[in-house]
Amino acid sequence: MGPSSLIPAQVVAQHATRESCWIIVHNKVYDMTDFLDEHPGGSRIILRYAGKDATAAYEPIHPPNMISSNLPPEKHIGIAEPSASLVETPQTEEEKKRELLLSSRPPLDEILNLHDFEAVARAVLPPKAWAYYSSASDDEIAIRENRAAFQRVWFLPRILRDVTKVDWSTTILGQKSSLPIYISATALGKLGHPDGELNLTRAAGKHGIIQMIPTLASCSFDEIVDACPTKSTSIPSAVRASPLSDYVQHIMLHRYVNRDRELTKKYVQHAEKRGVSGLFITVDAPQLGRREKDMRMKFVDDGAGAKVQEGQSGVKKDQGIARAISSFIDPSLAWKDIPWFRSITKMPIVLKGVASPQDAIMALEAGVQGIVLSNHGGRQLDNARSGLENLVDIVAALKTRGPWPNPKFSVFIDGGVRRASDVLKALALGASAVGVGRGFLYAFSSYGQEGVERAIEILRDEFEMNMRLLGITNLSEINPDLVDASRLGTGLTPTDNLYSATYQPLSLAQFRGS
Ligand code: PPY
Repeated sequence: MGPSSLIPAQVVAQHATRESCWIIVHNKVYDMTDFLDEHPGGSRIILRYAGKDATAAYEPIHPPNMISSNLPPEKHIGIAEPSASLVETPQTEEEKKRELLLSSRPPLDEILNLHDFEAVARAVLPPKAWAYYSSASDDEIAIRENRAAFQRVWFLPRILRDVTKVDWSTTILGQKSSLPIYISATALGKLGHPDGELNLTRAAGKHGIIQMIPTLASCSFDEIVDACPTKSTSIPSAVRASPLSDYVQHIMLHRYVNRDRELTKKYVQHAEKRGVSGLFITVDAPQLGRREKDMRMKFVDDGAGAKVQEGQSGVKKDQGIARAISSFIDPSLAWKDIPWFRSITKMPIVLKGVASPQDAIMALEAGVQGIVLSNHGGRQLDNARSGLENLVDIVAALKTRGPWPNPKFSVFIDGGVRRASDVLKALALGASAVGVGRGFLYAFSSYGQEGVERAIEILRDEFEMNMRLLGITNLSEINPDLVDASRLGTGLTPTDNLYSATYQPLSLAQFRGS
């Protein structure tokens, strides 16, 4: 037998035990026996598919090619005969329930805001997917404060200005965008929907907004780029705000920096060749935060008998989806590496995850083109202040070091954005644009591409109304005088009912059988 031998279904089915465990992924047969106890997600999940086709379970939570590039060549047993992959695994109760819930979702036109998507996603997502997407680190203070911070900023609207025509388009890193929002990177899109990140790509292309392609996308980089229209998209006039006629779809690349720098270089240079317009480097995750919702799901799935071992990276097994696949990240990444990035690409470079005025100044001085003020959606250092709250101090610090606004240096924020009013507050305080991650993730997890399109339309309508009521007709008119940010940093927040209704509190350890 060898990697190109044809293996009949009956032969694969004979290897369905811990002693000899073969599985089929994407029509290839792999011998997983020696890897069972090494699998960061535990052995039970592999054993469930022993002797069968595991593609449907594998695909959403593994980046493309993970199994083929990590398993030694001698474990690549051969190609599954077409009938072999048809051996069906019976639907679990959870899958049946999900199907039923999906068929009874509220019609899309009843979705009125981004919180609504979150509520539907929470109901229809498989529990593991919801746990991974919604989880945040430790006590989940940072994720809640991200949302709360927006409620500490108040508008000071202007009146009696002609606001008949309103334009909310802008440029992001030199590229036109129909909204001052970009789709921020979120990993493992196929956990939420079979088309994964392509839902975002297709909707973004249609509506002239920029998507950041995540390092750990479920779809391959090329698949995503191939899904972009090759020529400029004419945005229908009903959809666009401004006289901008043609948008070329722009995408940005997001990278976690790999321990193997040559790999990082390969990805970055390939992306640049394929026309990507910017490189966002995550700088707030030398180690992944402990996301307890995600970790607890793992315990539920594997039961008490799962074997716990130390992995190569020193990260314990049974740490949830995210930690299980994070060992490739290089914790030695440092300021000294920035010139290396500059030397390998001409794309604008943006550091994602800046949280202090000192680091903002260091970024400016290091010659990068921007920063994202972010606490990683509350998923990294808990109690790290929100991007919005950091914005005021960081803009003040940057003003001491050069022109402001600085056309060569953009300040973005992300975290907790659910409304156009949130975005307008950030722009008034000096942000160039705002990233939305979970908002769009929940939109496609609940309704696929149509959900993302609806989310964009909702935001567009909110921009139109909010800008009229603020008394501005385009985003260049927005300025700090339109907001009162004096309560930022005070910790006082009115109750946010919609957020509280969808937020799922952390739970404590469960007794077995309860
Ligand atoms: C996150 O989950 O917050 C991520 O940024 C994605 C991720 C997932 C797993 C390993 C490393 C990063």
